[in-house]
Amino acid sequence: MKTRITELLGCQYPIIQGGMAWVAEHTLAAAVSNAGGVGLIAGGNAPIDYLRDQIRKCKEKTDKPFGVNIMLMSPNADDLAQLVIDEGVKVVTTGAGNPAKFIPAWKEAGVKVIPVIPSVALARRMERAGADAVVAEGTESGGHIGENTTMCLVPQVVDALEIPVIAAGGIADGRGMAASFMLGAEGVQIGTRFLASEECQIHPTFKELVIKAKDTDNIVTGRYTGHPCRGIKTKFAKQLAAGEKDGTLTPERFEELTLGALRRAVVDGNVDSGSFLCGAIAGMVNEVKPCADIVNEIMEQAQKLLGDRA
Ligand code: TUI
Repeated sequence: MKTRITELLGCQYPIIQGGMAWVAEHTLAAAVSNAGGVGLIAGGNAPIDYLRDQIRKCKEKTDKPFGVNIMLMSPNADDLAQLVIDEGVKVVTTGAGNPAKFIPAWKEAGVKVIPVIPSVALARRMERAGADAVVAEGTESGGHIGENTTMCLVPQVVDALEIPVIAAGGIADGRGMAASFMLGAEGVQIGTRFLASEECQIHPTFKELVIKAKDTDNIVTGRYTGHPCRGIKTKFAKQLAAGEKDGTLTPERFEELTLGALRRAVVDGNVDSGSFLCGAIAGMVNEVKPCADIVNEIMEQAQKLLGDRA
């Protein structure tokens, strides 16, 4: 399948893996890139040495293009932004903030820049700042989210911009991909489906929670902190939501309880105090498979549905 995204990124299929903090390390990224998509390593809050090591290991596992996600709320964002240039990474996506100040240096170095945005206003700013494409991420996504849905956000961003748009949020199969293309997207970013991949290194408990999740088993917490996050509706997440609602949990205490909670989920599989961030589509993800199978099945189904449009 050829779109402006496959041409921009030099990949076979316009499928980008989500840059999930703590989750998206080199094994997953290389597997998605080797499957014909574009894998991403998440910078998250990681120190520079960790990310450098991950980039180098990914290069050993794939000769296909892969990228790095820079989480802009990270205290290390400036160093990580320079690291991707120094390591010759080809693609950068950004999340949780406005990357405008980094874009000139990335462009100068030939890095393809794809900010993840939750609104038309930010999408417009990113196009003016020189972004090559944007990921329009609906509130169905896992992790830190905006308010608008994929169905409403994607066509509005497509109408507002000249650069290509990648849809994200609630996409886990070929139907979601085909629907995104009908809205005008030229690529999809997929996170949750890859949580349940063989190459994904998260704790088995996390995979089990994704596989077992029903449509109603996800919840958004932390709206009152300014950083709403979607994840699996565990007992811990329900306690946070209840405390937020009835006022017994101050925003400060909420921040304390959730500090390090993503690590506790991904690394320790701790259901009592971990935050199992994932998208609302988890209810449809029922089986662990190799990334290559996931990508091939999505592409086959999407191409069948899109017919001549693919
Ligand atoms: O970034 C994400 N998803 C994430 S980041 C993350 S780590 C984290 N954990 C707790 C709190 C905050 C971060 C887990 N999941 N997706 C992309 C995304 N970007 N969603 C929303 C945004 C966003 C929000 C505000 C992008 C730009 C923005 O701009 C504000 C501004 O500066 O104008």
